[in-house]
Amino acid sequence: MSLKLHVFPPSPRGFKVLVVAYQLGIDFELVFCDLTKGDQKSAAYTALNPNQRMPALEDGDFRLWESNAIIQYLATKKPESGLLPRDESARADVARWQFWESTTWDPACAILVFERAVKRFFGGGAPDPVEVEKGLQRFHRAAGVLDAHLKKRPCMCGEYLTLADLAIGSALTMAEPAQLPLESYGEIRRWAGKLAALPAWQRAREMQTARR
Ligand SMILES: N[C@@H](CCC(=O)N[C@@H](CS)C(=O)NCC(=O)O)C(=O)O
Repeated sequence: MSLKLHVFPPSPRGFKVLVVAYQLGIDFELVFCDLTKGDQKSAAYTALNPNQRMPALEDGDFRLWESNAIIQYLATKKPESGLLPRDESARADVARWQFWESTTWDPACAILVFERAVKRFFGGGAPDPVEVEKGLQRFHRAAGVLDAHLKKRPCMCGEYLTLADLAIGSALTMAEPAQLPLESYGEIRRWAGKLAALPAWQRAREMQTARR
């Protein structure tokens, strides 16, 4: 198979790529990039992604890294899916929220995910209270923006599911282990419930939890 996705399914960034591939119904070979064994630092993987970070994609001779770029590339293979709309302003809206995910939402969630879940997973010691406090502040700032946005529409970019929902929602797969404080964000919880009901989401969740 020419399309290969190098992922570590327990990671929300690996999950993001998997859920999009499943939602699109794309055929691909899953190459397990085992972060617990340092696969991302091997010479072969470094040639694929010099950042030594997962995920990465290979499609014949084409290679791509950065999860949001990967899911855009996957979505262009199935334009009829609507995950990446054809209309220019609608597509720019999806891109805007994908950039927001990379620059704001993912880094905010990542602090709590690292302190409360990754450290435990890799035997890295107790959460650092200073970092947890920083993570909580950033999380609440970003979650306030997300919750207010979702108050006015069923999905991130209007009526229909797009890459923006799947990209931003992926971090919520860590809500429990990272104890993301979602109690006061009813709109986020409503929207997360819709995502969790998608068959593609459940399939990627099975992969995520099987590898944990
Ligand atoms: N912005 C990148 C982030 C990729 C990233 O940080 N991946 C982490 C796992 S979630 C990784 O591979 N870490 C391995 C390491 O730091 O050695 C993306 O979205 O693809």
